[in-house]
Amino acid sequence: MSDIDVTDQSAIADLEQDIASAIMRAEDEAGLEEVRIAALGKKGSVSELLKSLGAMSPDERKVMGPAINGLRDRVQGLITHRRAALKTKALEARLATETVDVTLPVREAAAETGRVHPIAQVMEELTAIFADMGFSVAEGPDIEDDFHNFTALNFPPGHPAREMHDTFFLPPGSDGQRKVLRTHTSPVQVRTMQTKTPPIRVICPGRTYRCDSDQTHTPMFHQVEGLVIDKGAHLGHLKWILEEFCKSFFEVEGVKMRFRPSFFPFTEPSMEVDIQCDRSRPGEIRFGEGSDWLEILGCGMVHPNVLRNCGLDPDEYQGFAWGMGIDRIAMLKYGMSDLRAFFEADVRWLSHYGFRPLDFPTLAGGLSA
Ligand code: 2NL
Repeated sequence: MSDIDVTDQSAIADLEQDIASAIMRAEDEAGLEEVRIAALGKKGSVSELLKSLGAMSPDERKVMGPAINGLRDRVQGLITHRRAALKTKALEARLATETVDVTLPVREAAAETGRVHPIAQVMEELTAIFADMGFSVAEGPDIEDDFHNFTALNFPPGHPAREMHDTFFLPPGSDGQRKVLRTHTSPVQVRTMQTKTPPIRVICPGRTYRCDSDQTHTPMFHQVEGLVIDKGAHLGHLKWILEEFCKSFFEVEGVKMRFRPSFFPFTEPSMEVDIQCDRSRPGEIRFGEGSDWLEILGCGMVHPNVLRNCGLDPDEYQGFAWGMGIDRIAMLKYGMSDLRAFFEADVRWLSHYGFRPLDFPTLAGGLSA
């Protein structure tokens, strides 16, 4: 710019000529942008001229002001025009080269390629079976307080399950209380007893946490528990419910069950339940036949202390409860051998073991059709 005499109108005309030809030479929008910056950018040739107006005498400015402003407006107009032309040119080039092959097969819809995780599938199956028997589903928080996870369930102070070994504790809150990641889904049943009036028939499926990790344990796992509270609920009802469940879930006509005495703080009496199976073929388990036994759940009559802790009068109400591991029964039903693969989020594993999303499990249509 220094060689332009700002009071010389012909110098301005020359500059306009230069810029106009640079605009016309720009072959794409990026090139045009460079020209724009060189002319109208902060340090551009036209901008410098505009700045020089400030140092002029009023007489000079009267002539040069309109000349330079006019230059800026014309340059801006040329650029806008050229940009539109370049855009059209680029679009025409794309249309000329890009083609759509309408004979290609359509891509599969997400609902066709996506898969439902076996745990989610088994939860749906369980829910369908128990819903058919009149149970509703209850859910609760994964982070629990000591009362709902332990105290209400008749865990004596100093019970080993409360200790660091099994339970994930959160840092103490402002009240000094340490919350826990629930170690079972029983706190959901506690909350149900606290808020609902019997008769109660609920199942509580969900995530549970224990500080344990090996071939058969993951720190996060899944449980489903069931609870029935009524004036006359007894072990005969429990046995029928569990037998119907096993037949439906494992899709067999009949299955022998074995109830062995056991201990849980929250039930009395307590039992562990085995189901009949055949493990004589390597790598395969068949339920409802053979002479082998497999433990699948724990159960019992709800302890009177638990009823009392949840606000129910044990002289008026009684009930039974059970609990089982979802991951384990999913492995048994669908033949997965390694529990850890469940939570590694490997799409190859999921596409092999997963379920088609629109195949809802129903009792009429076949649970795992
Ligand atoms: C097991 C055993 C069980 C329960 C869970 C329960 C819940 C309430 C009251 C009484 Cl609120 N009982 N739940 C009862 C017996 C056994 O689970 O081995 N689970 C994997």
